[in-house]
Amino acid sequence: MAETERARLRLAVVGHTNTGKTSLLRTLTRDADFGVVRDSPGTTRHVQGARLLVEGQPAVELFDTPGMEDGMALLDYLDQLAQHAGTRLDGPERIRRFLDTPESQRRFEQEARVLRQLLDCDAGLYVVDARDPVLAKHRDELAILAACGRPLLPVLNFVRSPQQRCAAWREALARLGLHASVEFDSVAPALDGEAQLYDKLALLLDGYSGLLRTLKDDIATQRERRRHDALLLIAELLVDAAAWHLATAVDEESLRNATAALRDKLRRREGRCVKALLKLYRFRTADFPQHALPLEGERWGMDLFHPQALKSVGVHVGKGVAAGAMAGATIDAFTAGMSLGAAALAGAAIGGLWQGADRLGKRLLGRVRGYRELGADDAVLRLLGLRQLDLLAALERRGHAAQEGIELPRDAGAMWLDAAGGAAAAALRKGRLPEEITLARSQPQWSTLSDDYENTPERRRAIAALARHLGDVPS
Ligand SMILES: Nc1nc2c(ncn2[C@@H]2O[C@H](COP(=O)(O)OP(=O)(O)OP(=O)(O)O)[C@@H](O)[C@H]2O)c(=O)[nH]1
Ligand SMILES: [Mg+2]
Repeated sequence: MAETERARLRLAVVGHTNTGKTSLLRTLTRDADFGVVRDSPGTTRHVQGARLLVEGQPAVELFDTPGMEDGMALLDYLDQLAQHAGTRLDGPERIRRFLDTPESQRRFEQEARVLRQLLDCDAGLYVVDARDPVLAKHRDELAILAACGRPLLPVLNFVRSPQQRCAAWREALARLGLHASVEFDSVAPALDGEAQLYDKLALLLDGYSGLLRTLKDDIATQRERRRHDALLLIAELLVDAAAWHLATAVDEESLRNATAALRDKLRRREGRCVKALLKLYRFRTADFPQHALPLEGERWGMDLFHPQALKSVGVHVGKGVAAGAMAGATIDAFTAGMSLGAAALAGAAIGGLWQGADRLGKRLLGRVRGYRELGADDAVLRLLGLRQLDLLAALERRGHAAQEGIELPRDAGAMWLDAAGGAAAAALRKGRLPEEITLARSQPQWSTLSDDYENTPERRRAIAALARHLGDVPS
């Protein structure tokens, strides 16, 4: 379909002013930059469209419209027009007649824009602030919108507010002949919120039910794909962090310097993962203010090595200065992950028989000469994994209309475990680390942070297995 062609299904998003029409569009299109959202009436002044694509083709076009402000006066005016017409007019004829009057360019300019758009669409989504009491102005505005002769689906917004009056709204809507409605909170939509909305719409628009089903399936596929890609990003972070090592002498000052370098590197690496996850879910860095990028030193809340953060994975950092300065790093028992063959090789290297500049040989020679390898300790790896899973849970539940920053729980992993659960995630918190992480510890070349990084098939396999593991949620 060419860019200029009309999408197959056109929907006007209409309703009283300040009810969240622009917000609904942001969430349905996953575009946080769509239009202007503000907590004041009369924010949107013009009609603006956005397309939903299915397989790269425009399938549905949604139009944001200005809010209706003076439905009561307009209904009076329409009644006057009808009296003067001399003949009985049906709803759409009355509306068209109104649109030809000069008043539609003056006093009722905003309302005229809404009605013109609704007449030009296949149906309307009538957005309701479910916290509002049902008033005469709402009934009048609905009577005018209904006169356009287009199916209307009421969308009850702000349903998570304790002040919501969904029951009163449903009753009032039924009295006006609107028996189907859907609850949809654009700031924190239910995971199946879009599916419910398109299902209800399909009931009203029989001719489009196939298209709406395809759209719904496409949204579900995209969601699966995003989660899969997100888990791969998290698994890669963990492999990178577990595999990376730093050679250091073992005196206190060297260890302290090496720990500082390790922390810096891991913080940056975590930052990259955060950025990639936000991008994958089409959120901005500013949506996650807890995580300042670029990192500005040790900020409470998101610093990976803060004693409070480590405490949430069961690590109690000692009081001493040295303990604080070195928490999070560990001298690796490198040989533990070594195979028999490698151990034989090591023997050769130590004996001076090994001439090659083999990576393994060099590392072992370093050990013999009093150098050790510093790596991230288990607690840091657990924290990294749990926090990224928490972030993923938050992103999956966030609407693109949300204005407040994402906040992660101090109790690392709590959000993910609550939302998705899963044995591997629970084990990350307390239990044996997944074997892919243990394996990565003995494979420094698997880390993108190391100079001799190599993206081997084994590395890719370990990342894919770890991602599967992490996403293995109970059904
Ligand atoms: N908590 C919460 N706030 C919402 C929700 N939807 C909208 N808001 C807030 O409500 C206010 C109005 O939202 P808009 O999307 O600008 O409303 P609108 O209907 O487009 O307003 P006009 O263009 O002025 O008619 C903003 O402060 C939004 O952040 C929701 O589902 N939950
Ligand atoms: Mg608006």
